[in-house]
Amino acid sequence: MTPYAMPPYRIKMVEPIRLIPKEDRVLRLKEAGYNPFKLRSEDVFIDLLTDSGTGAMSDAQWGALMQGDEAYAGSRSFYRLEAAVKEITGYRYVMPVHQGRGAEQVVLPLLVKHPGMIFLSNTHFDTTRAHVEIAGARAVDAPCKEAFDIAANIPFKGDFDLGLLEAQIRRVGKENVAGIIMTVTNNSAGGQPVSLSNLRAVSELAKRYGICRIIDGARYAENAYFIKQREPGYENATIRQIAREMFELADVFLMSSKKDGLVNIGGLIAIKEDETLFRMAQTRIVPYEGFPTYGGLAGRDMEALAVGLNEALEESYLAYRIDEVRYLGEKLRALGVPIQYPIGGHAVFVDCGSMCPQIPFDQFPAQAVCNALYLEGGVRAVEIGSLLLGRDPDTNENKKAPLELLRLTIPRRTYTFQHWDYVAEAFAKVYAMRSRIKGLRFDYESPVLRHFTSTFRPIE
Ligand code: P61
Repeated sequence: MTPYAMPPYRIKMVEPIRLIPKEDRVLRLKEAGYNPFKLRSEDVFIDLLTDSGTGAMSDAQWGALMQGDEAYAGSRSFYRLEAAVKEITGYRYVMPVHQGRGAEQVVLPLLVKHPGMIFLSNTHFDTTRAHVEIAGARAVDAPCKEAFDIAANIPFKGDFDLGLLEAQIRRVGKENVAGIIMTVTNNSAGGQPVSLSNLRAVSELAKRYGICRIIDGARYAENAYFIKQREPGYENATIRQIAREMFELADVFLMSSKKDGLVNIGGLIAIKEDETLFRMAQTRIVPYEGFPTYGGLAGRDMEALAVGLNEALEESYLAYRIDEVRYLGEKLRALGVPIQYPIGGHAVFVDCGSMCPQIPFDQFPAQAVCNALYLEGGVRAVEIGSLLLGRDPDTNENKKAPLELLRLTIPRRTYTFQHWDYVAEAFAKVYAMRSRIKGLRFDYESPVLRHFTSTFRPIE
């Protein structure tokens, strides 16, 4: 028997992909300014840029699309989605938004009451950090000590450092903490899960200080699956029960539904019981996202999301999903490639800082390895390191990320194990030439979320 779970589905529809010749890849990458975000997807063979909106929908979701009610106000599809979210979270108020950052732009500024406030998180993802800063606050991370030690083999590397969290609250004073954001799973630390016991401790601490508790739950179902696998006492709980327990520990749920909603576009705001916050969010949603019963989505998008949210909680789906990521990770590990370990929920993260010590952090080693991987095999990965982290908003200096990670992100229900064999072979070739990979410098540096649109030149 294979040590990996079987896919609990078969393929009904396919989308052709092709590998363009090596000399074309050299040209396309140069035209893209050595930034894989600027490649055309038809020039990419296996696209591991992100798991966001890139998964395959099920036949049930495609069927649901046809039932979309496109009414501007009071859409039937909204009420279906609302019922699904209420059932999963137990929260009273639900608002759709166009994607995760839509939820962030609506809710986060409402929590910033005066200048000088901070948000605390196990790790803010980059769009979250950007919206915190746009709202005039600062984002402070309090991840556990092992989060960025790739060799530390502990089950919940996404946890908060509780001592550090409380120290930060005391340092600035509780009246200056706008909220505590629990990112599950912790994307920037390698898709690492957060334990229920840690979430509970964070929640109690926040309650004690009267601070708003927010779940950034783009991958909450994957987090719940890890809890079932790894946290004593939850072996026999269902994924739904675990998810419900997670939601009980927060006041607000923000979600990019392009991940564990199994849809190509969509996001959610859910509020447990704070009617005032709900009213204020509703007021902001109208100018930024749309009328509150569609929030930037089509009726059909809401139908697909209502179905996808439930499919993502199925244990057989999650078992295969997590094993697929593990399969690729174990292959790279067997080659000696330094990866974040244990392997996370949505991606394999390679430590390019230790792989290419000849490249300084501000010449972006992980971006350089991404480029080498594209040239080698037409595989598109993404940098999660100092390029993504950007500049300090106060000093304008390049910030140094704790790790220079390259992320091989696995879209849901999309590729096969043969594709992973191919990716591992391509990576092996890049790994063999790692000492010859050169750093990058900016040709153009974009002022906000710079990794998306900046262009580079390799340093000779
Ligand atoms: C990703 F290169 N993540 O991981 P939106 N919270 C969390 C996320 O992971 C997240 C959002 C909020 C992406 C997409 C992405 O620079 C990048 O629906 C934990 O993307 O607005 C998104 O959700 C925001 C990729 C985002 C990037 C920003 O690939």
